[in-house]
Amino acid sequence: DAWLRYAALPCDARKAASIPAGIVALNGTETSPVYTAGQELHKGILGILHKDLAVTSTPTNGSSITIGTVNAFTSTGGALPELDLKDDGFWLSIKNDSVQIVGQNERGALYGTFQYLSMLAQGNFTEVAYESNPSAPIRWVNQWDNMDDTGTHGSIERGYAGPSIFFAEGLIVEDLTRVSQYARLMASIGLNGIIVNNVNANVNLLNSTNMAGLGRIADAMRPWGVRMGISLNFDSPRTLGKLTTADPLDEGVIQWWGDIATDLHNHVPDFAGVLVKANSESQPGPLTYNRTLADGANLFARAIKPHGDAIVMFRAFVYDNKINQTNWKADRANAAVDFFRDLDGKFDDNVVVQIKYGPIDFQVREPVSPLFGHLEQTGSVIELQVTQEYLGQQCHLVYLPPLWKTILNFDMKVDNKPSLVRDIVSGERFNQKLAGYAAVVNVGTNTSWLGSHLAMSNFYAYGRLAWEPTSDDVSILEDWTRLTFGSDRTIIDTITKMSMESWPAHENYTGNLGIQSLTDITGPHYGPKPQSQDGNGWGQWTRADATSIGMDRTVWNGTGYSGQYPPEVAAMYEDVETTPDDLLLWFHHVPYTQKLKSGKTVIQHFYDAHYDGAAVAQTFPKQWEAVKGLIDDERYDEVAFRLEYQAGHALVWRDAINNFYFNMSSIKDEQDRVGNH
Ligand code: GCW
Repeated sequence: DAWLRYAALPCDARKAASIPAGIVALNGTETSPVYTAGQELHKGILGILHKDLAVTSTPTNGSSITIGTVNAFTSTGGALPELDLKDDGFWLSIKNDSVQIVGQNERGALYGTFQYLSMLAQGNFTEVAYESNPSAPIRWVNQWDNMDDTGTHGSIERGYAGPSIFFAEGLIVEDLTRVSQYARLMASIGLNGIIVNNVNANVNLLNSTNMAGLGRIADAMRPWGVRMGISLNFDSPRTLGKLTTADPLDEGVIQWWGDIATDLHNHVPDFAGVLVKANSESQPGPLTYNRTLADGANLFARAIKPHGDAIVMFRAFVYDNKINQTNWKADRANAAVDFFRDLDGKFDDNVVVQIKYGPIDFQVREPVSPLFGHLEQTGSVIELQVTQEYLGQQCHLVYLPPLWKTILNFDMKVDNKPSLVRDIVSGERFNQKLAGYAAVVNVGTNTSWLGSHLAMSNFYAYGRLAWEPTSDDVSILEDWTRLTFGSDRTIIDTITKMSMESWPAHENYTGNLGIQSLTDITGPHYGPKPQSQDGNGWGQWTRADATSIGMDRTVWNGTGYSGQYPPEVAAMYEDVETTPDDLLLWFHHVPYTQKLKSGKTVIQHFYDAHYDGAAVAQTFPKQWEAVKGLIDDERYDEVAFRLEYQAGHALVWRDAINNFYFNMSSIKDEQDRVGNH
């Protein structure tokens, strides 16, 4: 149940609570989100307040909680104020004897219901009346689930919580209970779409058995207002369809995808769309046929166009993973803008470009992807990771909203006008209808969903921020904590303090000053391995040698990357003096003895930061002890185990990185902690 436990409030709070006497859900059909909302409200109130309210579908004169769409309210004579609701938005009015939950559509009514339940579960009985709209229309989850033709369970690429809840043995699983529970969690935080299979897509998802299976998945998620889409493999016409080509302009290929789209639509009438990873990391794509990426995206856009409002999410994660480090100007970070800049305006109107938040790959610190400043005629979707691929894989506590907010609040200053990333991905800045958010979540069959209880705050916060990116990261965390562990002040303070310390600490003991996550980048992306960064084709380089470190990404002497930003931002990053310390080595190649704004040298900062970060992680197990006895032993012990592990692993990180750079630079630590021990 994650944060939807509906644990009973303390006895006196329950007794004092006054809520209406019944529930009216203004929709009769059992698969509709409004019907779901009625059932959920019944369940929640039973759990939280021990009150068993009847649910009906027709308005009564008595005191009630009424849920429905604007249309349903007005057609049954309900009085509403003047509302300005967007798709999925809701109006929530709470008074002692009457609660109105009004959605612009059915989904909105369900979201309003979850909001009301969240208040009740936190013991909040305030009278309110307000409307709430999502910041952006696209608020999706991506799962990187494999179908695994031979194994018994679908594995998950970069998933750390067991096998897939969707796939096993190359098929869609029979029992989709867990899938519908997942949709419930998504709905409770305002998420409205999901891509169920890995972007490194298996063509067999499109065979006839699996098409029917996709229909079942969509049926399981629909009552929760979650629409389903899939990742496509560009080569499917060849590998599955036995055509001789997958050329996006070939008539046979166009026809083949058209038939697939019709078939999909027949099984999933409200199909959400397709996600495409093309010409990236050995995946096939249009460039193979000398066609543009836009030709590739439009192929799918046209195939799905006749069937409703499905969209194409075309990933900007296109780069060459065999680049040559001996070339000082080679730079993977340049790839997205190089590939996509000239394609703006060439995509059909049902295509959006899905862009990872930084130009490389979900690192502990990256500048914002400059591509967000280049797509004025194409909707942008920001891709985040809830799954902690580079950030400790859920074995480390890292609360991510502070990182996400740093990105979302960044001002790109396009055309010298305020251009916050959050306003670009809401569609507002460039006036786009389609824009928004996607996060790789990768839940698995583990009963905690992500393998770690505390990691779930990231999933919860992702939905909350996609709905309202200006929300405060601490209050989101406090809501989540109250819903997950209860309202005791010690619990809230403990989890808040550890969580808010966790990203800075992780950055300190893994990779600082913008050098990236110094992990094993050619292997599992786990644990320290600074020596793996350089000397390979992946382009996540540090260019560290005996005297200096960092990527020179300046225009005047480096890879030219800083010039991909709008002029004001470009000027800031071009100059070593105005580049913030936390991105210094991202943009500049400097001696280890270079002085930072803090007055420390780069190398001394490395040593100190690794000691500081590891020292913070050392405090986590002790901090957690404060909640012993205040929460159930099972979750207490599971969290304690992971925090203890993190504390130890932070030491491993500290020493591995510090010794590596000590050996490389031969510069002594001023405090004499590093080397010779
Ligand atoms: O960073 C890489 C990940 C791959 C992933 C890829 C992508 C799904 O390590 O596992 O593949 O990014 O985002 O496509």
